Amino acid sequence: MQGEFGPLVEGSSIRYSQKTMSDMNDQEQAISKAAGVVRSARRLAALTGAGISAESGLQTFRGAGGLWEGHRVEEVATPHAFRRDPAFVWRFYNLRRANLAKVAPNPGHQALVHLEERWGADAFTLVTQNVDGLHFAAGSQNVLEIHGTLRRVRCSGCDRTEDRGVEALPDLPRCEACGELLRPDVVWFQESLPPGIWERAERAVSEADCLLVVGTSAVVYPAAGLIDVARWHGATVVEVNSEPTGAAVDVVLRGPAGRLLPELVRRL
Ligand code: BV8
Ligand code: ZN
Repeated sequence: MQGEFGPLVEGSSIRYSQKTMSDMNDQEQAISKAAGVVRSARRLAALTGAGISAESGLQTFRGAGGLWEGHRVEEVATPHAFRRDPAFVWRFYNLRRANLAKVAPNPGHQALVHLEERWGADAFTLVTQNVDGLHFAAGSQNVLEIHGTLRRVRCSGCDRTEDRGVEALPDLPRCEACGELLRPDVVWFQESLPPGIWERAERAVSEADCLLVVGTSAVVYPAAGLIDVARWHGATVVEVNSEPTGAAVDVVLRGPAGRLLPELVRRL
C-alpha cells in the first residue's frame, strides 16, 4: 500500500524506508521553519495560483490535463482569439463558468481566511492569479484578483462591467446598454493588468515580511515577478506546491495546499 511517504505495509508491521524517514524529517523541519517565519511576520502577503483550487476540483493550466480541446490557455485567452472567433472563446469561458457552479472552496482557501482573521485585512493581503472567485467564496475579504474574475463580464463596446455570478450565459452574450459583444472580465495574454489592483498588489508584497506563494508554476508575468519584489524588499518567501517550480524561494513546503496550509496555520 503506497502512502504519502511510501510506507510499505508488510503483514501487520509498517516498515519505513530510510529515505522516507529523512523525507519526513525534512518536511517536519520545513513546516516548523515556515511556521516560525509566518508567526513573526508583522505584515503578510500571499500569491496564489490555480494549484490552490485544484483540490476544489478545478483543472490547473499547465498540469497534465492543462489543455482545453487541445489548446493551451495562452492560445485561447487572448484578444486576438476573441476577435477571430468569439464563439470559440466564449465556449471556453462558459464551460469554466459552469464548472464554478459545481465547486466550493477547500481547506487551503479556508486556511488563508484564518490568516486574514488573525493578522487583520490591513496586515494580510491575498493576491490571486485565479479567476474562480473561490477566495471570496471562502470568506477572504482583502483579495486582489490581478487577472480579473470569471464571475464578471465587460462590454467590448462601452466597457460597462457587470457581475453575472455563475449564471449560464448565451453563446455570444451582448450588452443590454449598447448591444455590443460582452467578454469575460479577465486579463488575457498581451493585456495589461488592472492598474489600481496591480499597484496595490506590488505595494502589499513589497511591505510584507513574509510572502506565501501557493499553487503557482510562477511562469506568468508580471504576476510571478511579485516573488522577486518580495525578496528585493527583504521578505522571506515560503512556497507551497505539490511540484518543484523555478521560483526563487526560501522555504519549500512540498505537497497539496489543502493539507499543508491548514497544517501551517495549526502551528502558528
Ligand atoms: C502582459 C486570466 C504586457 C485568463 C491569465 C515571454 C516571457 C515572459 C513573459 C511573456 C513572454 N511572452 C509574453 C509574456 C507575457 C505574458 C506571459 O507571462 N506569458 C507566459 C505564458 C510566458 N503575460 C501577459 O501577457 C500578461 N500581460 O504582460 O501585458 C503589456 C504591457 C504593457 C501594455 C500592454 C501589455 C497578462 C498575463 C495574464 C494572463 N491571464 N488568466 C484566464 O484565466 O482565462 S494567466 C493564467 O495563468 C491564470 O490566471 C493562472 O492563474 C496563471 C498562472 O498559472 P498558474 O496559476 O501558476 O497555474 P499553473 O497550472 O501554471 O500552475 C499550477 C501550479 O499549482 C503548479 O505549479 C502545480 O504544481 C501546482 N499545484 C497543482 N495542484 C496543487 C498544486 N500546488 C499545491 N497544491 C495542489 N493541490
Ligand atoms: Zn455596452
